[in-house]
Amino acid sequence: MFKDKKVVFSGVQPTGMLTLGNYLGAIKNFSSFSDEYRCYYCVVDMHAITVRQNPAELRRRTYDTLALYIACGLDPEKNVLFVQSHVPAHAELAWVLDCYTMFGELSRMTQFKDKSAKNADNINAGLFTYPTLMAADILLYQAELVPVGDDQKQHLELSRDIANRFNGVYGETFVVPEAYIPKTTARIYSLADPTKKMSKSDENENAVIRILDERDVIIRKFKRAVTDSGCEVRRGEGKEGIMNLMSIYGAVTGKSPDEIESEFSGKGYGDFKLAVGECVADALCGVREEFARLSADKKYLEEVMARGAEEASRAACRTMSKVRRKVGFTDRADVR
Ligand code: ATP
Ligand code: LTN
Repeated sequence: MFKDKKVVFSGVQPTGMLTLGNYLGAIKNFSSFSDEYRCYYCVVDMHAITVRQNPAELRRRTYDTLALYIACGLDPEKNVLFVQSHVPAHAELAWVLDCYTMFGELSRMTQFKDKSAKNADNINAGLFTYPTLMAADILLYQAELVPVGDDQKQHLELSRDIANRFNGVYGETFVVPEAYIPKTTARIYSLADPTKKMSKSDENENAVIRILDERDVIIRKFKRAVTDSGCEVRRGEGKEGIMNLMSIYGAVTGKSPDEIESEFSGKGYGDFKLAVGECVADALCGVREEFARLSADKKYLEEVMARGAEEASRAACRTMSKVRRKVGFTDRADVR
């Protein structure tokens, strides 16, 4: 069914309930690739443990993230949906790639710097080598295109550098991947501080819209969103809060910034915030219903996981056997 198609890969960490940022920046775009590409969408639980997790919660969130993938429109018949730790080749390739990644390169990663500042008591080696595991995710499947939010651009560039370096030493081994970053929703900002990205592990619940928030909660959070002291709905310096709401409204309604400005000219922030809240609540209503149905069906989710892991392993093994040969590992007796 998938022969000769180019490959798309992306991943989401099961570190919390997904946000509107995850949805508009990444997941909403995933299903648009399913016809043209062979798509692998992974729940990256191995990345999640770079920050301390409660085991029972991590397990539940892994199921929930898979259910959300499907609820957001990813058909398991058309996409390979799987859990990272179910395919050990990710860890295997990550080790090899660690040996082709420089200490200096990893030290420059802004996510590492941010997360080490936030988790000063647990700056572990996994947090440091996180981007190499991400490169392994992508390169294992020979992905050409990686749909992500803007915050992952630097990691994608490092993945390209690692692929090019390895190819330079051993000859063509990996496809060099490209980031696919949406134009207007590459970065959705926190509702409490519009200079910070909306992040699913934010402790301030008012700062984030969760995909599964109830309608009245969504409307209330938008009502409280931090904006400036002005009253005109338009773009401009110092209006980061309003511009964030404009990009959310634009992404959901398909309206351009000019159209939004004229729609709300003469109206105040209150009317605008209510309109944004209502359109987001409407857009997410179907996802919430579908999630409720799927998350009650653990058996189905386990079937999807099992099928995904099998499909993904097949592709991963092909790349791994190439890599093993290139770097000079000897064959195991059973595959000789
Ligand atoms: P954490 O807070 O645990 O670091 P996160 O909210 O950054 O999590 P990830 O699982 O790391 O979420 O990201 C999943 C996808 O969502 C990635 O492609 C990422 O670029 C994208 N993404 C995350 N936050 C935003 C945002 N605020 N705006 C746009 N895209 C985002
Ligand atoms: N690092 C990403 C999640 C992630 C990913 C990937 C995204 C892990 N592996 C491979 C795209 C491709 C994040 O934190 N958002």
